[in-house]
Order: sequence, then structure tokens, then C-alpha cells
Amino acid sequence: MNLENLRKVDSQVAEQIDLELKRQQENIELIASENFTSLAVMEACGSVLTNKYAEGKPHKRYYNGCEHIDVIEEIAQKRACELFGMEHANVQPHSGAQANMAVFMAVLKPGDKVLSMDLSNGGHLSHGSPVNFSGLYFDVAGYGINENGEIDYENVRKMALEHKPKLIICGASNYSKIIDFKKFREIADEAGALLLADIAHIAGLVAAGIHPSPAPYCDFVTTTTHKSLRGPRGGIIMCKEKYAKDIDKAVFPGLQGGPLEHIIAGKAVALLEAMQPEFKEYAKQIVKNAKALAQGLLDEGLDIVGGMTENHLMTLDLRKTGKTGKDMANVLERVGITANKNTVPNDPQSPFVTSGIRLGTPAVTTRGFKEEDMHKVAKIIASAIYSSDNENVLADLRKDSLELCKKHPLYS
Ligand code: DSN
Repeated sequence: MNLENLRKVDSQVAEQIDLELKRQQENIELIASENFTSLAVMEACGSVLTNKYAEGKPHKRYYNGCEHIDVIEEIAQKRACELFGMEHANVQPHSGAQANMAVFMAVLKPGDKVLSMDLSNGGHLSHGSPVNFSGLYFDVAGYGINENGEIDYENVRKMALEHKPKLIICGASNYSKIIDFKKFREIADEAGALLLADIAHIAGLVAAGIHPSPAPYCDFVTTTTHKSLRGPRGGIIMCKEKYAKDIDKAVFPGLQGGPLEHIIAGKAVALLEAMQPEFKEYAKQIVKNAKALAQGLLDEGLDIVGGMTENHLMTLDLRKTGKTGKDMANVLERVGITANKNTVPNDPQSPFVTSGIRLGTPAVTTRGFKEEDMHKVAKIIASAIYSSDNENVLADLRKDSLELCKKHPLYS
């Protein structure tokens, strides 16, 4: 990576970027929400567009000099609509949480009722957690998953009819099954609710047609752009045309200041990349790799919440091993595997300790891992967990993970 000028100006920051690149190259990235974006995306994000103020919308800005910015933002909007089959797109949200916040602001008043997946069952902070704006200012009921790791749609329906939410949210941060958007639409219609799908995790799979699309069923679709979609860090809101004005007003002036036009350019590039036939192959491989990893872990005698995954992620349930998510995530880091601790349903441990580890395959698939590699990764994970106190075993496993990283070089 060319850091020629940075090295001269700020060697401290340059050094940490070098080290971070090495960390990414030499570790197996299994954080389900991370990925490695292309150099083309990074060039757009590192461009002169960072210099420009462009509050407002294309052709309706509060600053002059936006003629090129306008073209770029319109390209991003058009590509988002085309890729996801939605009528309107606002590509300005700085993150997925901000995208969700804008939907709340556009259609709800403080105190209004919301029904969403509970955080400890796989939902997201911005879907109504009591420590987030969404839970502080709105009256939120949370649905969960059953013992098969699936959403209990009949229970969601019951809760919707009882709670009478103005907004139902489907979509999760940690859910390994296919989401039935049609069923959610039927429930929303029965309860008289609006429907928001937060597809942040599965956006790449939806874009590639590997996961059913929420577009025919949902009033609003929010996403991040940096997870399975493999773009820069940011968010997008899509909606039916009739909500376009309210959504745009909620983003600006409601919630945000100047849009990050350099990141919007990166989003445009990523959306174009996601339209290519290679991306479809990539998305298919993400799921194949996740299934191979899950099978490998099951074969090693480990438990997975809900058993076999249907998408890009899974949660290892460590309860029967007597070990915690916190400790095992640290052990995995020592053998060169990066993942995050995660609660499992009815977790006896606190959210800071947990009994689970979430694992996902978008990032390793980008660097070329295939099923045979995932079987090796499963063996490394299982051995690390079973032999977490054996320094010699851990040292050997670190060599194995490095070997896999070398087999699939990144940014070189
Ligand atoms: N932090 C993201 C994740 O890891 O799933 C959600 O925002």
C-alpha cells in the first residue's frame, strides 16, 4: 500500500497502518461482519472527495461546487436501487446504526411501539436495546429464536397482534437461517405495522441472489456496505418512493451533517463490483465455506446454535466444554484466528463473558479460502478450544493458521 506521503508526515500513524496490514495478512479473519474491500474502493475513499462539503441532496445542496459530487452520489443511489430492486436510496448514512435511526425518525414519534429481534437472540443494538436511542425513546418488544435457532414466526405474529407495533424490524446481527421476509410482511399487514428489513449482514448474499430479497415485501431496507457487500464502512437506506422525502429529511438535516462523499464514492464502486458475475460466485462461496466450517466444527464434536448454517455465519455454543466465549476468543486470537465472543440463547454468562463465539466467512472467502481450507480452520478452532491450556499445541496451531494465510495472500 502506498503510504509515501504519510510516512514523511506522520511515521507513528504510518507504522500502525503497516502493522494493521500485516495483522490482516497473517490472521484468519472470522469476524462475521468484516471483510477486505478492494483497492479500487480504497482509492475512491482516499480521494480528494474528502475535501468537499455537500449538505443536502444531489442538485439541492447548501454549498456550491458540487457538480461532480452530485454525479457520484446519483451513481451510488442508482446502483443501490438497481442492485436491491428498491425505488429510492439514500446513500449518506455514516453507518448501519445511523440508517436505522433515520428510519425511526422518519416514521415514528418517541414512545411509539416497535417489534424487533432481541439483542441476546441475535438482534442489533439499534433495533431497540435499552442502552441505545432505539430502546430509550421507543417502546420495544423483542422476539427470539427457538431451540432450532430459527425465528418462531407464529410467536412473532402473536407478539405483533398483542403489542401492536407501528414498526416491525426483521434482520439481525447474528442469525444463521434464511429470513422469511414474506412471512414478516403478512404479520406486519395483520398488525397494521410498517416493515423494516435490516440486511446489513446478508447484503452481499441478497445482492447476489443467494438469499431471498426483502424488496418485494418491505417498506424500508437498511444495510451497511462493509460486511458481506465488501464495500467501505458505511450505511444505506432504501425505501418505497412514498417514504423518500421523509427518509431524506431524517438523514439531513435530521441526524447528520455533511455527507462523507469520499465514502459515498467507495459505496458506488462497491455496488458496481457487486453487480459483476464474479460477485455472485463470491457470495455462493461464502455460504459453501460457512457450511464447510460448520460441518467441520460439528464433526469435531462442538455445538452450533441451530446446527447447520444457511448463510455466512454461525455461533459456536461452548456450554458443554465448560469454557467461555471471552476466554476462547482470546485463545483463538493466539492461534491466529480473529473472532468475537457472543451470547448464546439463554446464556448463563454475562454479555461480557458469554458462552459463544460468532464465526463468519465473508472475509476469508475474499482472500480465496475454499471448503478444504475451512475444514482445516475447523480443526484449528477445535484443537485450540480442547487444548487451550497446552502452549505447545497452541504454538503448532499458530503455524498451521499462518500456513493457510500464506496460501491465500491478501493485498500483495
Ligand atoms: N457490529 C456489527 C456486527 O458485528 O454484527 C453490527 O453492527
